[in-house]
Amino acid sequence: MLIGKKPDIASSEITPKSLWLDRRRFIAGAAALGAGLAIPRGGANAAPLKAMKSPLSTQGEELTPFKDVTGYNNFYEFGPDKGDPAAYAGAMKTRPWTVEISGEVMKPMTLGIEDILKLATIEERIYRHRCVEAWSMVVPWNGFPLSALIKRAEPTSKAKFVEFTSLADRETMPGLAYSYLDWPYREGLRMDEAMHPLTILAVGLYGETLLNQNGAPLRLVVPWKYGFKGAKSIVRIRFVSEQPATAWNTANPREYGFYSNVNPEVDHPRWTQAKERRIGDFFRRPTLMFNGYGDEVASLYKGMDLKVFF
Ligand SMILES: Nc1nc2c(c(=O)[nH]1)N[C@H]1C(S)=C(S)[C@@H](COP(=O)(O)O)O[C@H]1N2
Ligand SMILES: [Mo]
Repeated sequence: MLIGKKPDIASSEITPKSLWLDRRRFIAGAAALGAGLAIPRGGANAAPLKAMKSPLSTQGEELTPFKDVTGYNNFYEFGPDKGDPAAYAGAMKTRPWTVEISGEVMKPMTLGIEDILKLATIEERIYRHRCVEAWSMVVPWNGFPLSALIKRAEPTSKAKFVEFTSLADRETMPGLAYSYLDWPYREGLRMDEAMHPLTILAVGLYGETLLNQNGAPLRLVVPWKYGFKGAKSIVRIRFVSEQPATAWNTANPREYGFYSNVNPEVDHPRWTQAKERRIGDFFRRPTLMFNGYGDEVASLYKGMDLKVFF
């Protein structure tokens, strides 16, 4: 029950800051209730989000339950286990939040998350979500095309790639003490991939703002690529002329390429990518080329040897 978990006497003067923040969230939740809105499923730290259904959604596949999408995660900043993000990411502070837009652009800027939410109409995009570890989900994301933000920044002709950088906060992210990745988490896309209409910045899922474990307040989603391309909790988007270094490729270039397109014909050195286990299923199913988005994206890679550019 919501109220039972909250301190009932708390003010900024007499309580530690963490309790005070909790209290503020509780007040926000109570205000939402007063306005006649439903209590978010995610609890007091999620808020309902309006989103228009998009024709670009994947059709006819069963959605992965909310509890799995928000309870079985990869977010190494909070630890290596699938339950670590849900257990520990609550400590991450997602307000205030700004994103630096820099590099090869006419209009470098720093945007607050509130301004980012106003950049474009928020859509619901149901996408297959395929992790490089050969499991998959179907997630109803809420977000908007990355292209909307890119157009606003007016990239120069030198901008050939986009680099995404995640938050790295030692105070709230216990995983940063370990060196399995070179922090901060970084990812990258070629400019045409970044501009593709399927590429979105997600701010919510299941009609609520993202929970921290899913990359609040803003994360990348590129549905034809392995999940690790989808950098979470982004603080910087930089336009560059050369292919940027990425966290996984730097950690292990033999196992994780820059492109990371879902490809059943190119195995990971330690396991097959021909099949995947949809979370909740018992049997594995065949993995689809480009995660099933080939009609939309195969042309981006025409003439490229995808065994070399994996
Ligand atoms: N900053 C950051 N982003 C990240 C990761 C991470 O460890 N840190 N993990 C990636 C991996 S491997 C996957 S599969 C997806 C998982 O997203 P989800 O937990 O919302 O399903 O996030 C990606 N984004
Ligand atoms: Mo992943």
